[in-house]
Amino acid sequence: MKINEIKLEKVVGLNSKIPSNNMMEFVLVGRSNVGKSSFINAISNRNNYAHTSSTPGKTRTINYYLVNGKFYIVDLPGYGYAKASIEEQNNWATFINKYLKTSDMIEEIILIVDIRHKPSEKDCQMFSFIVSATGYEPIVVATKLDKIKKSEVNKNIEMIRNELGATDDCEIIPFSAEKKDGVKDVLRILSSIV
Ligand SMILES: Nc1nc2c(ncn2[C@@H]2O[C@H](COP(=O)(O)OP(=O)(O)OP(=O)(O)O)[C@@H](O)[C@H]2O)c(=O)[nH]1
Ligand SMILES: [Mg+2]
Repeated sequence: MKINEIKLEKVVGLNSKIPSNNMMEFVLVGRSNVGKSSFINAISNRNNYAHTSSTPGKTRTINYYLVNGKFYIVDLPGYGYAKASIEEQNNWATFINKYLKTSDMIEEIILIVDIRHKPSEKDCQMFSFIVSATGYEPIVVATKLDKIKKSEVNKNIEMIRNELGATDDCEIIPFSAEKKDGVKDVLRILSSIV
């Protein structure tokens, strides 16, 4: 599959009603500044269509990107944004909770983590939360691959698997938005589902 067309179709605030869609949704979750918006740009081969920023907390709304007129990629605001107020962080958690429980169009959840580091406590909580809310492990994308040595890749992937408590079957895809590594693997998975 190639992404020929991507269109930001719906932008929803955290306090708004969750749209009920009639096409499947692939949902991106991950901490603020990990590279969710960059991931969207990389797989769709667009430059900064999904706005990225080196300042954490860039995406503050839920953005529904319609892909090839067939399915949505949903870009959620990142968690763990240090400058967000407690109230804002609670709103986020409440929203995710509500979203995962109400949307019946969620096909896959993609958890994005940083391949350089141990997943944070919030990443681990998110992983377990997804497993308990949906009964399935998310697909894990370990991004910023361009920032580590080739010799560290396997070790770091296993470190991420261990920390998250993911099974051996859980897909953990090394990825780089910068170098476009892993784009093919992601598109292969998406197309096998679509
Ligand atoms: N080197 C490198 N930098 C990356 C990669 N992916 C993202 N970045 C950088 O990381 C920063 C944050 O990326 P974003 O895509 O805006 O992150 P986000 O997860 O959407 O952030 P929020 O919207 O704040 O939740 C930007 O400066 C990106 O250029 C990657 O694969 N490699
Ligand atoms: Mg973003």
